[in-house]
Amino acid sequence: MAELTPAVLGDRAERMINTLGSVSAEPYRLLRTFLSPAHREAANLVTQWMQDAGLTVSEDALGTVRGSLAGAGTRRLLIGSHIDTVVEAGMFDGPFGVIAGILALEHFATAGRKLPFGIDVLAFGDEEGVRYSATLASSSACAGKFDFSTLELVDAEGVSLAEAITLYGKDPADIPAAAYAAGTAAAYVEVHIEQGPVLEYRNQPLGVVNSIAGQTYLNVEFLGEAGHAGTVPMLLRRDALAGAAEAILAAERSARDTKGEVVATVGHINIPAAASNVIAGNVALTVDIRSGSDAARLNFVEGFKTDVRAIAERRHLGLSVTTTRNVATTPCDPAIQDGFAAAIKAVGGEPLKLASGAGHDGTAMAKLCPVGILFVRCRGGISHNPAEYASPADMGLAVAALIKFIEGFKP
Ligand code: HGY
Ligand code: MN
Ligand code: MN
Repeated sequence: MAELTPAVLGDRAERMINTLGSVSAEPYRLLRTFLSPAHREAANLVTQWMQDAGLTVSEDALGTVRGSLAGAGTRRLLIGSHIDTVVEAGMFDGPFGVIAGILALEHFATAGRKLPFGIDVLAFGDEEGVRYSATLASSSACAGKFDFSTLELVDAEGVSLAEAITLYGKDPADIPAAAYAAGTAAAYVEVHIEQGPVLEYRNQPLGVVNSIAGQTYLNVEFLGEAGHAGTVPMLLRRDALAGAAEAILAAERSARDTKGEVVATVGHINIPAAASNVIAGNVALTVDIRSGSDAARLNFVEGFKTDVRAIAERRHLGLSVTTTRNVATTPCDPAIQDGFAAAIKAVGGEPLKLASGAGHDGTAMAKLCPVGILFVRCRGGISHNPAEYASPADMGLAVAALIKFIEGFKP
């Protein structure tokens, strides 16, 4: 077997990324949503890879594929990431973390080395939250914190999460069995592309995450009066879409005014009765608000709610604002950060520390055990975009650093 140098590891990772990246619900863009046929196909592929790497493979009621390497003692190191994607996704966000875990465990399995702890590599299927409004369902189940009320959530076709689990061949009654017993998980670590420009700007292939940004998701609905685009005088309109447009710009302007402390994004707008010759009577938009400071985020949310109330009042629009997600900033464990810093140095890098603006399964797993993330440089910081790319050289260094981290890990 070829020595697992970073170059060899990187080439293997690239081939696996491309293979998994071809598993999609649609022919011309990458889309893999939770408990979909594409998720099933991806889970089958990952299962095969884990078996080929010499791991014992299992799957829980939410479709998380778990590849286990036996070790001494009862404690386990968990390594994971997600195999679901956003719409028109890149191939690296999520999958590289699973592939890095498999390649690292293969190194120990083929060496026949019995570590003083077991290791599981976990392929989660619900990090992006594209199909259901809740997210991190699969990692929450592993952490023993699954929110059973989300079973009633329905997707765009009206299929509830409970039905989707059953259609996937699982039983919602088995969800509790997915949880790790208290005290079993020594730590959860993830290897993930940075999805931002810092490592590339600092010319570093790898970095250590110190915290995962907190998130607030709002659903903002404006209620106006549908009308004929040709006959209603401008001054008599109650145009919900014009109100929504003001709200979108208010979010952007207020976030810019925080000088980087808070970011706000309206990525989805829904106009149920959209037509080019109709004044929109009903418009709903999602607002994604994030910050490394919980106080700054919550303060921003209150200010934005004041802004949209003023817009609605001035335009005589009805308004409803509901919070669909509120997640505090997740600190990464200092000992894990030190472990990754030592591993980066061991592979010739400079251990840069940086915050993650992106969310990760680590936020859910932090309810179970200490968590940490190793970042990998990605070209132009581009992500959630088919142009997403990490080089084989950087991916190989990341796997080599993960192996070093495992060798130095104390459960
Ligand atoms: O939105 C996020 O940060 C993650 O990609 N789900
Ligand atoms: Mn993502
Ligand atoms: Mn991700």
